[in-house]
Order: sequence, then C-alpha cells, then structure tokens
Amino acid sequence: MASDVEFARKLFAGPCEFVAGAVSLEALPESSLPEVAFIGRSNVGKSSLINALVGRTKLARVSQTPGRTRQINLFRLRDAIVLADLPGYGFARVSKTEAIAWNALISGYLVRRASLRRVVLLLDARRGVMESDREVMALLDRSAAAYRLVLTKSDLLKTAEIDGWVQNVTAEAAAHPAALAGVIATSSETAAGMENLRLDLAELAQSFQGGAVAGR
Ligand SMILES: Nc1nc2c(ncn2[C@@H]2O[C@H](COP(=O)(O)OP(=O)(O)OP(=O)(O)O)[C@@H](O)[C@H]2O)c(=O)[nH]1
Ligand SMILES: [Mg+2]
Repeated sequence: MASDVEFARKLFAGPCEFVAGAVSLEALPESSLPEVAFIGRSNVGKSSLINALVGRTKLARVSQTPGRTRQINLFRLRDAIVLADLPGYGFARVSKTEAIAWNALISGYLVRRASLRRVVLLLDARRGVMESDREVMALLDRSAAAYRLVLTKSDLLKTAEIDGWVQNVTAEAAAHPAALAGVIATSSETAAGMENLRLDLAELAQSFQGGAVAGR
C-alpha cells in the first residue's frame, strides 16, 4: 500500500506534457499508454480537476464560460498514463449543430479509441446525476472502458450534503454495468478527494506497466 501511495505521488508530481489537441478522432495521435478521459457537463470542472490532479494552475484551460474546451486535449504523465480533457455536454446555449458535433466526436472517441482504459465521469456535487449524464452513462455502458463517478466542487457543500449525494449517486451507479463501485467527492479548490483519485488512476497506470494488459 505504501508503495502504491509513493507511485501515485511520483506520477502526479512529475512532468506533465501537452501531447495534442484535436477536433476529430482521426487527428488524435495513436498511443500505447493507458488513457483516462474526463467527461461531464459543461462547466462541471473537468479542466480544473486535471489541473488540480497534477498540481498546476494553467495546464488545462479553465473558464467561467461553459463550453470552453471544444476539442480533445491529451496530457501525458511520464511514460505511464495519458489524461484526456474532453469538451463538455449539456450546455443549453450551444447550437443544435454543435451538439451533434459533440456527439459524433465523443461517441466516436468512447467507442473507437483503442488506448482508452478508463473514463472519469464528473458530476456537480450540487446536482448529482442529471438527464444528460444518464444519456452519457448509457453510452459509456456500451464502450470498452469502465467509468468512475466523481463529484466536483464539494467545497460548495456541507459534509452531510456531500455524503447524501455520494449515497444517491452510488445507488444510481449500481444499475450501470460499466460504472465502478466507489464514488469520489472532490474539490479542485481545496484538493479534497484528490489523493484518492490519484491513487485510483495510479493503480490503473501501474496495472498496464511492462506491457501488462488487464481487463476492466
Ligand atoms: N468552487 C469551485 N469551483 C470550481 C471547482 N472546479 C471548477 N470550478 C469552477 O467552475 C468553472 C468551470 O471550470 P472548468 O474546469 O473550466 O470546467 P469544464 O468542465 O472544463 O468546462 P468546459 O470545458 O466548458 O466543459 C470555473 O469557473 C472554475 O473555477 C471546484 O472544485 N470548486
Ligand atoms: Mg474544460
């Protein structure tokens, strides 16, 4: 256990490099490293969470304006794991054409990205699972990678409220075949839950090291 914690610490404290940004699946470079995609509604805090995980402030672009991340951005941590920052969904002001483009890009990525090994689905801790999240969960249940549900912005709630949402989301996740048990409540502001999520992802990275390939 101590060595896992040490591995996670080194992995996320080490160099983190921007690999590529692309608006189409075909334009993404192929990769042999395990890839973890961060997905969720616009403004839920995907880019902020990636920055907090690697202890940077400006790696992934954060914005007050929903819909800021419009392409898939890849970041590599050592030669161990790739983090993919995806554009958000569910933003009402986006045009129908843009919503269709998001769908094509993301559903193509989720189903066909060969190196995708895990999805982290972010939910605002003040709202839990919303209808657009349910649609994405149905899509994820058909993709090859298991997904972890993570609550964001826990700093905006009281502990008892967070516990309530964790229970609520855990119950909903139980009905989804590809959802992993164990919901992690996080805050990019206070770093709550960050150690837990780093450990989870480091464990995944470790299971693929030395060419070992484990199933979900
Ligand atoms: N209080 C609080 N605010 C947060 C947290 N994480 C993100 N935010 C704020 O939420 C807003 C959106 O954050 P982003 O990280 O850009 O969200 P995103 O999911 O990447 O958004 P899109 O790329 O537009 O889909 C910003 O104003 C952040 O400062 C958090 O843990 N706590
Ligand atoms: Mg973003």
